[in-house]
Amino acid sequence: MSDDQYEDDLDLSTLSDEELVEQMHDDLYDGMEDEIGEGTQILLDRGWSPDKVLNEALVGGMNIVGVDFRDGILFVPEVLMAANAMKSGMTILRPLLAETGAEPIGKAVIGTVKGDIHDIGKNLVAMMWEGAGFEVVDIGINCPVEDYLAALEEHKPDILGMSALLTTTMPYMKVVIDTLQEQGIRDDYLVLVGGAPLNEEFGDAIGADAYCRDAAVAVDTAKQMIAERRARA
Ligand code: B1M
Repeated sequence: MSDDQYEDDLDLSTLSDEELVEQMHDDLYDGMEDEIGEGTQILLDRGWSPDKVLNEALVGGMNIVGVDFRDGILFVPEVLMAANAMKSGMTILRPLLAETGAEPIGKAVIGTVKGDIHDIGKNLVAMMWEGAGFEVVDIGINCPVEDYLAALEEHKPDILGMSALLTTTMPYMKVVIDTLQEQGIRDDYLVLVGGAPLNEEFGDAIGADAYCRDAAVAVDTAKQMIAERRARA
């Protein structure tokens, strides 16, 4: 029997909880949207709490994807497929999590800066953050400082994420950070920046809290900085 046939024939409902979670990690890795939705529903039907399904089946699987992406074993298309598969589980869990009041591990606003319409990397970061248990508000592309300020005011996130892919648009990140400074709200947020033409030196120079090389680093950095901030508080 071919692997494809095996996958087609595999009845997820016959697996034990442990086997099913392991299978879901594999299915996430392979970007199998329908199977992730089905597995999520099966675990819920078996009485798993939404946050247990989120953490053990989905976030656990995305952690494996994140590590292999960081290590150059998986590439962008595979990660986007995994992130999409994760979304099919999240679609089922999101309303339930809201109902049970399970706390996200943090909240982030993210957008691509004014003048820049590249959004693939930003979307990947948003999805990976979501996969790691953050609540993410994506304000889109070509965002002027006013849009960032309005989103910060409305959503009161822990993190502000900015993306830029052009050498001509990356300086706009400083405009946003300087405006936060002028308004006396800079230290209310962790400001994380990323995008292909940036580097750590640039992040330091504009006064960001951290430059994130890729989506996996963005997840690790966000988790670590939030934990440190909460420990200090
Ligand atoms: Co454009 N483009 N593009 N482009 N484009 C680049 C960036 C370019 C390097 C291509 C080149 O010339 N070699 C070049 C920039 C040169 C420069 O400034 N140094 C360029 C140019 C010049 C342009 C136009 C000006 C072309 C023109 O019209 N003459 C134009 C500008 C439009 C505008 O924005 N105003 C333009 C347009 C486009 C398309 C619309 C055709 C398309 C974008 C489609 C879209 O995004 N929906 C496009 C694309 C696809 C690219 C390339 C080929 C690929 C970018 C990409 O998606 N990479 C790019 C060349 C390249 O990078 N190889 C190029 C995959 C993505 C997953 O990686 O975005 O780096 P990346 O994101 C990574 C990390 O950087 C990081 O994590 C992500 C995941 O690991 N990261 C963050 C990103 N944002 C983060 C935010 C964070 C944290 C981490 O916040 C906390």
